[in-house]
Amino acid sequence: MPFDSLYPRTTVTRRIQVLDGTWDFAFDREKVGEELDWPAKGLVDAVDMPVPASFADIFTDKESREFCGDVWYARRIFVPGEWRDGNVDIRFDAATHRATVYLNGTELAEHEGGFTPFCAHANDAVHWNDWNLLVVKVNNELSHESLPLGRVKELRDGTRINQPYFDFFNYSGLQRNVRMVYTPAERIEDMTVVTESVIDGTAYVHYEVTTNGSHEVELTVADEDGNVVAQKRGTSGGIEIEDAHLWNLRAAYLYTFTVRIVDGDKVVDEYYEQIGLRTVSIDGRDFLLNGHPVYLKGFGRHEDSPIHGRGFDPVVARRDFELMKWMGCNSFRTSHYPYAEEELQEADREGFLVIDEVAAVGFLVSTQNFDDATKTSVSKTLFDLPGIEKTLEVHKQAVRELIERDKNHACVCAWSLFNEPDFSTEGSLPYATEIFDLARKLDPQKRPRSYTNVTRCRAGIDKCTHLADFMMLNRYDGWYVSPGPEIEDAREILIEEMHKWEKLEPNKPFFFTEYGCDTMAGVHKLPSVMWSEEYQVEYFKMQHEIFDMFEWVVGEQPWNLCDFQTVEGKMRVDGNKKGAFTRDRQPKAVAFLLRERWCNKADYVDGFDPRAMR
Ligand code: CKU
Repeated sequence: MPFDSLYPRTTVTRRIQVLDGTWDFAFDREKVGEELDWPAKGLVDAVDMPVPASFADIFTDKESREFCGDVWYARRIFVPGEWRDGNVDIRFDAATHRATVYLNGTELAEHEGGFTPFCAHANDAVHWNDWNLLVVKVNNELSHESLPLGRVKELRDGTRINQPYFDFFNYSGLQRNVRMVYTPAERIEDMTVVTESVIDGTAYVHYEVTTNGSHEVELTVADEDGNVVAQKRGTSGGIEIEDAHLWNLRAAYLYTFTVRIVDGDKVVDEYYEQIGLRTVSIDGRDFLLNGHPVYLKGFGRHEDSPIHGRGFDPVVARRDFELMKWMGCNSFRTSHYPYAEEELQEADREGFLVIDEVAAVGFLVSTQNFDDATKTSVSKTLFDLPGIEKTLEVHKQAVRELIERDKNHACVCAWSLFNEPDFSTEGSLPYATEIFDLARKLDPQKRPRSYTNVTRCRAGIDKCTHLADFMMLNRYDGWYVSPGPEIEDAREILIEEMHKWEKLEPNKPFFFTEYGCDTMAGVHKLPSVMWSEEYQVEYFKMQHEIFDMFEWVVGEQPWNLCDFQTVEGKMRVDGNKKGAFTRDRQPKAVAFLLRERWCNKADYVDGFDPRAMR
């Protein structure tokens, strides 16, 4: 639904009421919510719950933290009477992993997928100029039909727990902002902007606007000083911006594209977006931004912090950007799910390139998949299992919602359509082909597409590399493979593999999108041992020496910016410790190594320096 994807904004015609704050919350352990009519009557034995937040780390008992099933949220909202003439939508930026929304007992919407927004259209159930009961049922169960994938295990006493096939805690709930949005009856439903080319300083831009009415549409483009640089009438067309300020790496420039539905002098509806003019493309071994080859420096990250869990926290998000800037980063990957829209807006402003990942993680039937990922492949993969066509439908919808939401962001330079799928059997090919084709069809900017290749599908084993426009490698040689005293073997293993890739994919740029080793901050050892800060530094030096041997490696994004929470396990000490920073965002020794390397490594391979031109 295009309108659901439009980021909510207040304009001359639009209004927003923020619904963040304290909601009623209840676990539905006995599954009685519907029977007891919680949608109409409100929750029984509710406790307070902040929104946005993950619920798991708020409580002090394990049952609550590990809860698997339905949780309910409720609050009263006042809907102004003057909004009666237009649309009232309740916009959830994310409800993890699926939700049903009720207003005054009437079901308004259902949504699958925990990391993309949706709207519940409220008009038919509203009590105007009065208080209304808003109730949301959120379910967090994992299955082969959920993204990310996993399963539910029943313990002997009947308790059900989630078993993720992925290495991050299954945080859930209303983890992002919730807003009530008023829009006029006739409204802008979608807008799309594509920079088609830049020739001699002039940007050739195509725009398209969808409305639900028939009145005229006009577009105004203003530069950062508010000067109008282009104006156009019509729901679609081309515009030319002379002497365009292009959006460059770490040198962003954002124009404001304002769209209006007009009826004579009257503005029927108004919406705007901040647009960076730029092109992304691939030419042979180069990944190009505005025609210049870039070198990506950055991280695989997580939306994760103490107590908030995956709850969107603008303070943590800001800190993460400051850490990345301090390190000389120019990019990140939204491992392993679409991040909050505010993160992409900041990347637009900061001039960071983002590899935007759909929540397609866990395509390996394993609850220790970070370990099993390195083991030799089996004859049947998840893609060969019956029922996979249902996963495919969910996956397609997730790709649709991701691209609809993020298509206009200058920062989004590529789509990551899977994280570490087991593509070792031919059975994966039809599935992967459908996903790749769909992304190409839906993306108006036709951005490069890829997936992260897993160790078990090393060069020659993976059956789908030809689908990717560029390659992303996740490698742990020196950690999961040949670790500690065997690190020199690890070096050889990786170099040998790189020589194979050189022949197999001679015409694609490569990024390392994961490499890293678990490190306990404060553990020091001479000589180094695994888990010490010294070992992490040695491992990174070894990796970088290898990257520097191959000039077609044009990006490095270690795993991970910060330590983060995972399920409990024999290989996890209160979470994954591969961060360059601790979970509370303080540096380990390796952060200084990376800062030294990246601050001395240019953003552009050809020496182009847009910052010097300012
Ligand atoms: C990371 C299959 C494992 C790949 N990769 C995924 C990421 O989510 C994990 O956290 C490995 C790790 O640290 O093991």
